[in-house]
Amino acid sequence: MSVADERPSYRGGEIIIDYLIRERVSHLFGVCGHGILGLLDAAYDRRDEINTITTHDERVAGLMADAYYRVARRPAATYTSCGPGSANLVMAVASAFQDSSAFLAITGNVPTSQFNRGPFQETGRYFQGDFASVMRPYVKRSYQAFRPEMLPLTMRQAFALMLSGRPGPVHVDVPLNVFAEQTSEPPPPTQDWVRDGATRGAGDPRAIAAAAALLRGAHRPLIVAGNGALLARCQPELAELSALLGIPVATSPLGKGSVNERAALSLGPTGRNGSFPANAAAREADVLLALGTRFDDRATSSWIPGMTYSIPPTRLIHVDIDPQELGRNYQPTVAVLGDAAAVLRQLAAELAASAPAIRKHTAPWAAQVTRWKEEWERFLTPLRESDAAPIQPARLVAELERALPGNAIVLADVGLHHNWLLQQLRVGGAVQLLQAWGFASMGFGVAGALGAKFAAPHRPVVAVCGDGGFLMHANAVATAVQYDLPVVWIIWNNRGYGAIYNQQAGFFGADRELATRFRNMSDGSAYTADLAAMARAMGASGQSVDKPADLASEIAAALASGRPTVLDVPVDDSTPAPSTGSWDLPPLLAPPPSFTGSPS
Ligand SMILES: Cc1ncc(C[n+]2csc(CCOP(=O)(O)OP(=O)(O)O)c2C)c(N)n1
Ligand SMILES: [Mg+2]
Repeated sequence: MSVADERPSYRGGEIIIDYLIRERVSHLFGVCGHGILGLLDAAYDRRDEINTITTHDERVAGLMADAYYRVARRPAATYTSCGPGSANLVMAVASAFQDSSAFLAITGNVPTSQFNRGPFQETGRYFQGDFASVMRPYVKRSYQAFRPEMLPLTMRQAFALMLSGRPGPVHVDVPLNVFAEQTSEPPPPTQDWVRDGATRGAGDPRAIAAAAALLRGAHRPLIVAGNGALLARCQPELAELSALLGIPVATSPLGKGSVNERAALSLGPTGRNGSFPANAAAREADVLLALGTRFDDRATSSWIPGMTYSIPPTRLIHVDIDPQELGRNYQPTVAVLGDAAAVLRQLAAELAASAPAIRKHTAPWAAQVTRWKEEWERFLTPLRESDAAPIQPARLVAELERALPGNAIVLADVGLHHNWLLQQLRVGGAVQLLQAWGFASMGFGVAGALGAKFAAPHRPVVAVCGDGGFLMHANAVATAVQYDLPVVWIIWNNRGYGAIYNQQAGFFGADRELATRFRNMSDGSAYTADLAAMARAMGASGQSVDKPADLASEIAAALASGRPTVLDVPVDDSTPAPSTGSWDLPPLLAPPPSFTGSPS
């Protein structure tokens, strides 16, 4: 007998499941199929250590995994079968990728012995078992393990890459036979060095000194914090530097929540549906300290000079952990490659001695920014207090804010309702807002709510969803019932794909509506499914809330009920969302902001 024969041997599926458990992955989300049965069988043996959750749609599983990471800050894994099952997952993988959220997507494939024969569900007309090509644009990397002895290396590389630097989803494709075949290759070691922060370094000292010099000389400095700030968990450092130097803080739309929006110098998000003070301060700033933001079109009013930003003449200090993002859209005066929290600590140390002088000469700017904030609040207050029925969008947001417990997780789905939440929901303290920004996948809120609840079972979870996105992913309610997940969905029911209807009307004319409103085609009347009844049919609670004054108490009651609950809320669809920036889609020209404040 050879030495190799005496070593313990493991099935491919066992190696994967054992490794996930050792990396502290607590959940597998997915849908079965013959191609993934070998993995499920290995998960069966370890079912006390890792929870295998079955959903009714692979997109739902993927969006759950995305939201799970944003809350737990540990990745989950998904399991899907070859062909349509994994093809269905792609949208969720892409969504996580664009927002730097992480999960491990494990896809089954056809047996290697059937490669190139065009077997059942093979993506193989141009290359054998080629699902990796489908995933490639949407993952940090796609791995394929053709033999079980490839799995230990694959798994540890996949895990390290997924979590290093800027996080993102990673794909591991495994042919059916590889789950079942054995290898005596030793199991892989866990990647603790990544968790310990080895890939989240501080900035180069020369760049930090140059950034500090710019800030020292600034009269109208502004910090803009992006998703990179959320990922770096630098809320304390951010608040500290802002207070130390008297610098106001805006966020990118996806960075919302990186600073308490109730703090005095906090301005809210930039962009078309951002706040007025954020856009006004961003375009007037002389030095901008940008933390982990990529200046995408929707965050910057499509880069139109002077609309959200004026870079140049504004001088930009661009901090990012991903070198690809530095200088992508605006030329930085100083670029700093590094983790936002570490860089903020470096800047605070460098600038501590000059802080009183900086605060003094930025005081007039801080006063101006405060006047912009007050003007914006004066504009919003009557909207928030409207008693009109059906409920006005701003009133819905205000009632939600009133009902939210301090540690709630709020998810926005994608559409008009997202724009209103982004602009008007004040996220502060421990309240967390999750949103799909870069890919803007409808269903993120509907399904993500389940992932958030798995990640934080003791925190209240509320998703605000459009009627369109909800109907598209309503099967998530059944999964919540099955697993006893008491999440609350508020359906912002405007009987149509509101966000797109508005664009259609704005760009092409209100009399040219086609395929953006829900109608009974027989008489043209508005259509909605009875979404509350649908929820009840799946075993959840469901009810319609028509009166604005009832909304906060109904949300609170739903949260207290401990049951998955759908609140269907008819919302006025004729009030346009105020815009304080713009978004153009060439050759269609950007509409001007509807709120510009009074001349200063
Ligand atoms: C999966 C997916 N399909 C299509 C779109 C394009 N899209 C963006 S918003 C929107 C309308 C959403 O309608 P609804 O969920 O009712 O929200 P509303 O805008 O009415 O608030 C559509 C179709 C998308 N972002 N995601
Ligand atoms: Mg709608």
